[in-house]
Order: sequence, then C-alpha cells, then structure tokens
Amino acid sequence: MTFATILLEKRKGVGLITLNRPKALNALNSELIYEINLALDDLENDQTIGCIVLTGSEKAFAAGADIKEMAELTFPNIYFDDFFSLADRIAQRRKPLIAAVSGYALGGGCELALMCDFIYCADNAKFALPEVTLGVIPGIGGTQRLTLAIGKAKAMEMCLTARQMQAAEAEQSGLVARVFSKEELLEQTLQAAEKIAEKSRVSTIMIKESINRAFEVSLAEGLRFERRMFHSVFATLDQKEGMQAFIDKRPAQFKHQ
Ligand code: DAK
Repeated sequence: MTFATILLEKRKGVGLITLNRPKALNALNSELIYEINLALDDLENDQTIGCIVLTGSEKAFAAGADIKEMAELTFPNIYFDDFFSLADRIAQRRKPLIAAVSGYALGGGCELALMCDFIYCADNAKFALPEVTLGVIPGIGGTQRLTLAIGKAKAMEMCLTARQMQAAEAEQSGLVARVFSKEELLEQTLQAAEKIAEKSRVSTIMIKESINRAFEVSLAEGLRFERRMFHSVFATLDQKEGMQAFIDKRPAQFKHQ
C-alpha cells in the first residue's frame, strides 16, 4: 500500500504510521486524515499487528489542521465535510494506539495526539491549541480531551491564551506518559509498542475499553464493566496460557483466543 501523505511500516507486531508532509510541517489536510484511516483500517484487520504507533518528523508531529485548506471554507462546506467523522474514527480504533510526538503538536496536531491512547514525547515537544489566534476554536476534541487529561485550569489557560506547553510540563501535567530525548523517542516508543503487541490481544483491547469507560460512566458503572470484562477473560485460552506459563516458569505464548 502506498500513500501520498503518510508512510506505513510493520515490524514485530507493530504498525508504524509516519505523517509525511514535511514542507507543511505535517499540517493535517483531508487527504492525510483519509490516509491515516486507510492505514488504520489495514492495521486493525491485520492479525499480526497488536499495537500501532503514530509519529511525525523531528520538527513537527503536526502543526495543526491545514490552514491553507481551511481558510476559504464556508459553513455548509465544513458542516457537510466528513473530516469530523474521519477524525472520530481515529479515536474509535480498538487496538492500542501510541503517539510519539517530537517538535510541534499544535491545534489539530495536538488533538490527533490526544486521540491516541497515550503520548510519549521528545524533549523538544511543544503542545498548544492556538485556534483562538485564528478566530476559531478547537474542533476535533481539544476542549474535551485536553481538559480530561490536564484539568480545567491548564486547559482553559492553554485554549484561551494559545501558549505552548513544553515537554517537562506536559509530563508533570499528565498530558504525556513519558519524555525521551529526540534521538531516543521512536525507538523507546516502538519498544513499548512491541511489548504491548506480545500480550494477549484480548487483554490489551479489554484494558483499553475499560480505561476509556472511566471517562464515560459513573464509578459504579465502570467497576461493573471492569468486573464483567474480568469474568470474561476466564473464557479465553490466553488466560489459561498466561497462568500456566507463570507456573511453568516460561514466557507465555498468546494466541489471542
Ligand atoms: N497549515 C498549513 N501550512 C502550515 C501550517 C498549517 N497549520 N503550519 C505550518 N505550515 C507551513 C507554513 O505555511 C510553511 O509553508 P511555506 O510558507 O514554506 O509554503 C511551512 O509549513 C513551514 O512553516 P513556517 O515557515 O511557519 O515554519 P516556522 O519554523 O517558522 O514556524 C510554526 C513553525 C509551527 C510555529 C508555524 O508554522 C505556525 O505557527 N504554524 C501554524 C500553527 C497553527 O496555528 N496551527 C493551526 C491551528 S488551527 C477541523 C478540525 C480541526 C481543526 C480544523 C478543522 N474540522 C473538523 C474541519 C483544527 C484547527 C487547527 O489546528
């Protein structure tokens, strides 16, 4: 499969999508969002893939939605456009998705990273939601997911002032899981992704579903959901294999069954 705006590679159970519009600092145009979804469709359907990494270049994960594409849009254009549903589909994927962010993650670029299950970033990463400077507001989840990630005070401040948050503060605030040097970022992310891909896919997808439930339902409902998920893993071969492997003092060989 070849693409115009992204690169797709597969290795050791991991699918790696690299945003590839270097001249526009990976600004998200419709074609790029469409192609990310095509690549994700392929990776979701590929039984050998257990985890997906989304990354950009050293200078920019993505510098936002493509302002040149957006500038002349009218209300009906944007209302009927499928950019939103394509963006929603990225967040609804079932396999774990990690963002490896180096450089700028601005506007839609920051929102794209927030759609992933967790973010690793390089020490040169800069996160911002600068839509207010363009006379618009975040449109693909920024006001919601950023607030859930870092809380009201910092989300309000970032969205209203457009200031850039650097890597160290992003880690302290809970926006990113870990910070690496820019030289190490991709290798460390791929190593984490490979570890996830080795696990039972039933478990990893259930964990993702259960954690995401915490943002949607009450604690009592979330606990009930988790408990039912826990009960159901005892119907899998992977639970038998995982526990037998511990008893036998050998690595588990999961079949995702
Ligand atoms: N869109 C289009 N082109 C961009 C771009 C962007 N967001 N960001 C950078 N570029 C292009 C520049 O125009 C320039 O192209 P040429 O002039 O060489 O042709 C090239 O990338 C290099 O950029 P600079 O020359 O500006 O590079 P610098 O290192 O000097 O500055 C920068 C880097 C990232 C600080 C600067 O480029 C910048 O401020 N970029 C814009 C950041 C920004 O405001 N991002 C957009 C936020 S608004 C929607 C959903 C979501 C959204 C919209 C719609 N729908 C559901 C429809 C989201 C909106 C946003 O993201």
